[in-house]
Amino acid sequence: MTMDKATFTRKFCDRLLLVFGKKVDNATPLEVFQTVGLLIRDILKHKWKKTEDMYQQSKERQVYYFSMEFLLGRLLYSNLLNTEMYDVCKESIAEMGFNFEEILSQEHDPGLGNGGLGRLAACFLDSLASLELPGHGCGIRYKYGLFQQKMVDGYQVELPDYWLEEGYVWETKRLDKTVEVRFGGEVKTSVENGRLSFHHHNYERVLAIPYDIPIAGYQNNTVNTLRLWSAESTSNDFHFHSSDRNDYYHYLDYKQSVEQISEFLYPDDSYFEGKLLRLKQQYFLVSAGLQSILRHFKERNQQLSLIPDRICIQINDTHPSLVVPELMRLLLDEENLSWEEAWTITTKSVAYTNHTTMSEALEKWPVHMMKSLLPRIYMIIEEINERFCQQLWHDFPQLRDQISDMAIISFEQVHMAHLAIVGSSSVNGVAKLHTEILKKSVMKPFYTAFPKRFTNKTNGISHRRWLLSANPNLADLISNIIGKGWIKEPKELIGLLKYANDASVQEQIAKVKQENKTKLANFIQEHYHLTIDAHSMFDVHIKRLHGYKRQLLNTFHILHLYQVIRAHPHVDMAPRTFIFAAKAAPSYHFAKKVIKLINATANKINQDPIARDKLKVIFLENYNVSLAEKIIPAADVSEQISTASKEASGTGNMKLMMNGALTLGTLDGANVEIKEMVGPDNIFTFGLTADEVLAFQERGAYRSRDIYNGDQRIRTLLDQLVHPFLTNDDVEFKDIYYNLLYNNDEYFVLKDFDSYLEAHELVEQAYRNNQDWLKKSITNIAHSGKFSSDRTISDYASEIWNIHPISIQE
Ligand code: 26V
Repeated sequence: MTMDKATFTRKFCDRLLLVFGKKVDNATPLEVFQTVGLLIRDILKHKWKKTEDMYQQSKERQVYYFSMEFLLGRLLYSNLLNTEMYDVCKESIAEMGFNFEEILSQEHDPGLGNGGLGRLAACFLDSLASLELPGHGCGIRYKYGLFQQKMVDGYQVELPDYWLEEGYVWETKRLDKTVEVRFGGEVKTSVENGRLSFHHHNYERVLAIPYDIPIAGYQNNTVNTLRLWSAESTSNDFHFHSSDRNDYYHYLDYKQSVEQISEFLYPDDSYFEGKLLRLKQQYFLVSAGLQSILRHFKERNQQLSLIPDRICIQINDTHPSLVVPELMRLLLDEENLSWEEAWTITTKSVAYTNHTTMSEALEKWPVHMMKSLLPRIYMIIEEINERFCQQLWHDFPQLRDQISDMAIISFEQVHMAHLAIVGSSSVNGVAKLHTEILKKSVMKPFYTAFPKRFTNKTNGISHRRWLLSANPNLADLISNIIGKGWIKEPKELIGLLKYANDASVQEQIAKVKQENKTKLANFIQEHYHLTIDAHSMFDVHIKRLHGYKRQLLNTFHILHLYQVIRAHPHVDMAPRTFIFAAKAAPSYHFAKKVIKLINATANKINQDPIARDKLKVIFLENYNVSLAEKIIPAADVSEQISTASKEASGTGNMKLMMNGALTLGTLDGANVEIKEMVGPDNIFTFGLTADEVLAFQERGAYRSRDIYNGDQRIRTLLDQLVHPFLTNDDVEFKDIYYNLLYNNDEYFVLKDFDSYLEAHELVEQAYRNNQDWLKKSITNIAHSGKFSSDRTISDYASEIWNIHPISIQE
């Protein structure tokens, strides 16, 4: 159903009047945005209903992607493209006298995720719908998303992100789909008809209310659903008319404790802390999601044994791994199946993706916490553990001495990764190297026992969001050169390869890149009052701030260049602009110090006339999807410099490559596969390999102090940290100094420094050869099709989920 411009404009004016009581001449940009959103939502609604009906009738399997995070980004632009309303809307808006970009920017970017894991979930939803696959998201509607980051005197300050302030135009509250989730209480057992049964008493009742968001496919009729759950209280258990005056206060206490559950997103993506509220969130998501899926299933099917034929539950990291005992509970206690029947259904239906090997991020819940918050769930986990350990003992004699390492419960902790592996039929890593590390080290005994369960699914990104929408001029240029086929078949980007040496194509690519760089430079000028040279090389390091991502290594390189310029003011150097953006977890002291260091470095260098024509450094605040969309199209160099073995995959690396940036990276995560695709001439790699890092760690053979002692450049840099050089005091950065020298530099920053500098020199040389650089850039774009999430999702669909497209007829 497309619409012409006159109809759109008429509908727009009617709606504006109806909803806001306004005429076009006095509507605010926000009102215009919301009115357009409502009109597009109307268009989606019809397709949404059709899709639901078709799925309901179909016997095909459907996948439910359970994730604590969905980092969607703004939806208006992509919904306009998907519904083919972009041109009509843009022209109509302009004719009515509004600035289209300003209208788009009114949409609050929902920050319901920390970083890669949440954004991956959003790219997957996009690809599922665009490939006409029956797949839905299941998550939490946090009232507050990831904090907003402000810089005050170079320090990160966190502000709450109340993203729902103006309402969210894309969501629909579905009160009729409310379910109840139970916490705490006691479980009593009794024997009924010769069968042990379990009764849960004195629990706290929490209502889970779903809010559905339509996920539209690209120019097709599929509209899938992202269902986000919100926790609400019920007054049913309180008797306000009773003589006990405290009842009212008890009610208020209860209400507050319930509403806390979906209040905020935990702002950490790398360090596990056993916080009760987080466990509550996880069970809330899992229980609400599963109950709703089962209810829906039972509307069409009588036979529960058909569940695995119709339903697949993918869990995004271990955060939703309570699906295993919760599905067991529903099948055992509510549906009266036997343990064996329930276990077969559960394990056949659940699949688990691992996103990190870092031990400090692995979830281990204290037994006492699990037992008191989720008494029945804990009993089921105990039983799963018991049976699993028995199975190991009987079926895998070679693993007998490792049973305590593999147990789900050990040392008074519940190991969620073990629960997830044992309770599912598929375990996957997110890049080849990552999966190999899982198999060879982190999950080795599990791999020995269940080798077929393990597979790799290298991550991908939505090329529609990260190229078509974020970089429309490059997208148009590509379509002019190779046709539009790549939008539906991203592999067709490879057609660009034969133009890598074509001078005219190179020139056009360069022109688009330059326009994007100028646009970003203008943004920086406007918001930061910093003038950067739009013709300098844009070197971009954007991702969460973490020790292993090594923003510190990048900063050391910049400080080293500055050192060189100070020593040789006329040194011949390609002018460079270093761009950072990153949020640090609020309690991650070291990461926050690195932010301060970057800002102090920027301050020093940007103000020094000696470096004026050669170096600029800028830290852009509040990194989120919308900011990434501004930076990525303008990047020349993509910094992917994690300590090898630590970055499971990375997805920013793919976004930047797809936009023509060249990767400067370690052989870590998906960088390895990027190198395989583009070849060694079109990427700059350096540093220790994953095997070397793991060997150093195992043998304890690295001594950072030796490097400090042996390398004058490093001594100068580190000593500057503890002298009044970047700031007026000498203690500001002492923690970084101590971390490197006294804590032995956990992430091998000093070890890789020399090799990193060499790689940078090669980057500079290559950049100076403009034609060669453009050839490399085009080669990167051409090979980026492999990293589209369409490819990833097709792999999941055929190798894990066994789902097939369902074409929705108009
Ligand atoms: C962990 C935690 C731990 C405690 C509290 C909250 C919280 C929230 C999220 C996480 C997830 C950490 C794992 C993660 O984000 N991994 C990233 O996943 C990306 C997608 O697969 C991948 O590209 C990145 O390399 C990987 O670091």
